[in-house]
Amino acid sequence: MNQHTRIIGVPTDYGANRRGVDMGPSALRYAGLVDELSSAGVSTEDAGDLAVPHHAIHDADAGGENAKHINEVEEVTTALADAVADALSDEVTPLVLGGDHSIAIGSMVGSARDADIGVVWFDAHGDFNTPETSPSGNVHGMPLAAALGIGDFEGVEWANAPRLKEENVAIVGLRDVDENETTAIQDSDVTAYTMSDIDERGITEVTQDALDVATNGTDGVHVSLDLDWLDPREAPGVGTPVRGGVTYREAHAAMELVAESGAMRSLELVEVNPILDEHNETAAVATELAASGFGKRIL
Ligand code: EXY
Ligand code: MN
Ligand code: MN
Ligand code: MN
Repeated sequence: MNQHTRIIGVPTDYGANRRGVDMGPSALRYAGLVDELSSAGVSTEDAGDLAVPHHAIHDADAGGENAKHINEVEEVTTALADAVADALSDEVTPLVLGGDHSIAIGSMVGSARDADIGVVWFDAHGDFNTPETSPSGNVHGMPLAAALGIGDFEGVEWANAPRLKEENVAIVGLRDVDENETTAIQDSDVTAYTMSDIDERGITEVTQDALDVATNGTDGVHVSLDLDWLDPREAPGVGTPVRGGVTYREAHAAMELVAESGAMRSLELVEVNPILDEHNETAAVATELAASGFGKRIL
């Protein structure tokens, strides 16, 4: 064993439009996460789940705010930022289990507390909305804009990742981006690769470019893996599936490059929703991808 990781579960669905993604951490553990990591030569400690404020089962429309449940998102992500920063100061790699993608705010804030970081964002979506531009009000469509302090998020201390620059952020796999979001991404210094880029150039070249963006002048990279990055045929258990995603093999190839870069500082697996899944398949795929990201090889 030459690597050590600390699992931090974040059982929340406050940022999402579909319930059930709060059961993601259980589904990932049940799918054999610890054994998968062990086969990659990674030892784990499980810090359990963060406390998430209790709510009765709520409908998707929490009063129609522009950023639904933002107070709960702040509470959860603030605790997560501390947990991620603590793991890094203990010299273990945080492995964050969502939960919906709003939790990435906490992962990035925590990872960027004591280091200059880059981010590789594997996702069908841009997650670049702000409360002003969001068509849904769901905060899982906003975490990149939040961490980068864009629009309404400018100067919002709990949400801004202190040592993350736009030019060190790469989004990989885009195929569902809102109109205002497209403009915001184009106006930023973030680098975005669509599925068409992957069609044309192949997953290896695109992922390598994304890693170059994220490692350029930084101390390490936060890898955010939204399972809706994959095609829904291979990862059906997600709340916002979009067809035309990467294949199982492409996803592994990308995560193997992440491992080869040696730059991964923190990893999160998000948007696994066991209620929508088929026999916990999406959770299983997520655990296998995590193992590849930590360097698992066949030979
Ligand atoms: N762009 C849409 C919105 O902001 O509501 C959908 C966002 C889905 C976000 C998913 C998890 O990556
Ligand atoms: Mn609620
Ligand atoms: Mn996402
Ligand atoms: Mn997504």
